[in-house]
Amino acid sequence: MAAFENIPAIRYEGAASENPLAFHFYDPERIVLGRKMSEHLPFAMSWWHTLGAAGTDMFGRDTADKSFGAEKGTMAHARAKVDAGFDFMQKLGIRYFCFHDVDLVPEADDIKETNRRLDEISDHILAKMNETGIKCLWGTANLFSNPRYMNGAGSTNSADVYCFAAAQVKKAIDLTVKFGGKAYLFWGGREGYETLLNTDVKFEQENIARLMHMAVDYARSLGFTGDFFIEPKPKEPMKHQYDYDAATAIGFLREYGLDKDFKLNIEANHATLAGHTFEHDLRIAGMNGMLGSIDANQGDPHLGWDTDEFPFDVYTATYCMLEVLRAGGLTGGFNFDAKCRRPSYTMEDLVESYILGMDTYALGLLNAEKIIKDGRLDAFVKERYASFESGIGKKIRDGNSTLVELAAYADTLGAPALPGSGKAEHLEAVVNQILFG
Ligand code: XUL
Ligand code: CO
Repeated sequence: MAAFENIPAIRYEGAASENPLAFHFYDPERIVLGRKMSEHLPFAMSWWHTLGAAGTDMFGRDTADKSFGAEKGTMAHARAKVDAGFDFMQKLGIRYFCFHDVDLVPEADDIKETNRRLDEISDHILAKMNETGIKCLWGTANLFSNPRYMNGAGSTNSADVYCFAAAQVKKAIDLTVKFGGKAYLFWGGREGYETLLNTDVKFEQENIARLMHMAVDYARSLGFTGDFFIEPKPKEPMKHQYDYDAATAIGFLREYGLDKDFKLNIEANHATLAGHTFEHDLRIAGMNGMLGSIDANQGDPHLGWDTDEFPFDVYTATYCMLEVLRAGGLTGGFNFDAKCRRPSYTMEDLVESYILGMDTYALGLLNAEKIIKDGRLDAFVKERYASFESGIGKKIRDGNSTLVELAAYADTLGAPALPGSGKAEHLEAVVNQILFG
């Protein structure tokens, strides 16, 4: 029996419906701020978590059955995953998927054989894409699981491993182009280090940049016009990862002349691992014109690692959607880089998890719309900086002031008045009033 045979097509039934296999807030056709909800929220399925991850953790083996009726490690299994994945996306109305090369086929020892398998499976995937209209959001190469990448890929100390990584990137770009993918992504998996005692940080970063430049040149030579993404993450698996957060990644991209081709893919749980809120990293990316895409998940504040849970926190989704709307939307989409918790091992759990995530983002969008329409938060921020609208403040703002002039002005002030109250609590109360009033 096909894995999702008992799952009906998931439809919007509204908040009052008690049917767990229905959307309660995600109503794809509903118009929000002039666009359909489905246009604001291009959701994507992550191939690795959805069709691969089966609950193995550091202390125990799989709890979920992701064999999809075939023997794992075979091409029959790879094909069964494709069929299950497209069935799953169709039932949920998900229009995009994201993949790593080795999510699609079992990796062989010889890359020529792996690539042959990838050619075979990608023909099958392409046929399914044409049949269903489902598209590829982004592709990437897994440059972190195989032991050869113990010291990273672009950051490795081995030139042979570096070449192997280049070969994987080349093939993953070929696949992304074959699928008409919107973007090609680099998550810096193990691009980082454990100790300075054995590491030349500058050389490693230069080599990562060289790999990225070669990837851009190659993809552009194929006619690929999409974005490249960096997905920042501060640590795990490495102690120090080079793409620590949005600000660090942007600095890196500018330093090495990659900022015209790259944007950022911000993952909620990575931002929180960096000690930021999700919305902080979204703001930094957005205000620099580099908010490309989102890996939609959430961490657990009581656990210090990347738990990749399905997003449930409506406040965070609300602040996220405010940032996305302020940035003018995403060039990418919302990829559920998320997995069910280990004891939620049924296929129904998987479907309900996606419903939870999609409903959470729908609520976030609706709340963000309410906050924007209400206008009080925007008005408060504008007023907070009003002293820069006229007089000496305006001169500063226009870049027409000197330090000598400002010091002379300060001499006339005596003790300057305190800045106005930040009113954080008042604003939090306003948010609650808008959301629940
Ligand atoms: C790992 C992670 C990856 C990337 C793609 O933390 O987020 O799954 O999204 O390599
Ligand atoms: Co991710």
